[in-house]
Amino acid sequence: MGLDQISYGLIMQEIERVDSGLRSLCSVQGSLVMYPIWKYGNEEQRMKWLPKLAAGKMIGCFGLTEPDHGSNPSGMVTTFQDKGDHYLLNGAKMWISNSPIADIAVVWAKAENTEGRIHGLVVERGMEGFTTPTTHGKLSLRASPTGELVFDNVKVPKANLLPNKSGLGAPLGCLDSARYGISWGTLGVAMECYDTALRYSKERIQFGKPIGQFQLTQKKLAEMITEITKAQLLTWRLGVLKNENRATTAQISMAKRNNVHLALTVAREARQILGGMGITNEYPIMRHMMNLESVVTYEGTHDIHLLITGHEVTGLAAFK
Ligand code: TGC
Ligand code: FAD
Repeated sequence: MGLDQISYGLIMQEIERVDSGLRSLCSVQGSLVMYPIWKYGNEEQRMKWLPKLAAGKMIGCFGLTEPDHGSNPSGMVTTFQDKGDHYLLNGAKMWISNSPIADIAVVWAKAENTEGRIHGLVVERGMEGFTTPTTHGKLSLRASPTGELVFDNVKVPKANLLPNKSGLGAPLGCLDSARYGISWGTLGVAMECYDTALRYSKERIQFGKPIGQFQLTQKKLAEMITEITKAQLLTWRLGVLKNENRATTAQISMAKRNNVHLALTVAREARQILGGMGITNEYPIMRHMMNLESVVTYEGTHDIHLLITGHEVTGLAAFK
């Protein structure tokens, strides 16, 4: 739509204020499916998939994580072989948002004939040997379906390989955009939890006074709004840098890590202000808190983002 990065961020903020699962849907569709097709695909691929994805007539998912390779995607074992007129894809992906409902999957796999270089392939529902079992029993992000992607000798047409970038940098480049969206989105969660607790503190009477009149409640609320304001400034500045194409991966990591942690802290404090009511689904706080346990893990865990920051400031990688 031609909007700038801060507008995009504000949209993510308001969507995640509703539910992180809804923002997940938008992050995956926009940053992780449409972005690689637009950036790494050719014109034919763009015309085939982007209009339907943009209109919401088609849902996509993004397959990077594998059962044995989460934080370390470069170890992936999903591979494809060149069979002349098609590629033969084998392997499995796990923890994939929207896999059970997706029409297409952008899948990252190693090419057997180019010494294991990673490429993106678009795999379409209905291709023989391609299944998407649902992951059951999630107590977090329940509004967002999660599943696997299983490839058993799937014949993928050569026209479905994204030709314009290969290597781990290709999927990681998509993550920059999605992690930026999470930075804004989790501010929406923090603001919703803070607002809920503030309203409740003025209405709930104990010891003859609104609980908001006690200094300990005010301490919680004052600290929440201070931290939210600091995070808004961090995120706004990142948006300015992104508009100027100057935001780095490490800066995005810092904001994702800081803001998810901030939202978790605010949610836990806000829940306490609601007392017993805080654990019910009459209020949104507990649902947000449970959702954030996924958000702090996906798109790079809290500790992986710390290591990305550590790498940036010392020049020394501590991942392995
Ligand atoms: P490393 O050697 O650091 O990098 C490999 C190559 O990639 C380049 N690169 C990037 N390029 C573009 N953008 C970035 N953000 C990049 N980060 C790195 C890098 O320059 C290098 O290029 P080249 O040309 O030299 O080969 O790679 P490493 O194997 O040491 O790994 C580094 C590490 C640990 C930071 C990385 O693997 C990582 O970020 N791990 C976390 C995994 C992760 O975030 N997975 C997310 C899965 S998708 C998901 O969770 C979606 S949830 C969606 C939802 O529901 O909202
Ligand atoms: P692991 O990598 O096994 O990590 C376990 C623990 O070990 C973590 O605390 C981690 O920080 C720590 N650890 C790992 N390596 C190190 C290290 N070097 N130093 C210190 N500590 C370390 N993936 C996709 O590809 N697409 C999706 O759409 C998607 N959606 C998801 C939706 C949900 C609800 C969830 C929960 C996950 C989703 N993921 C998706 C996967 C997500 O990106 C991974 O869960 C995440 O990258 C972590 O991988 P893992 O779960 O295998 O944990």
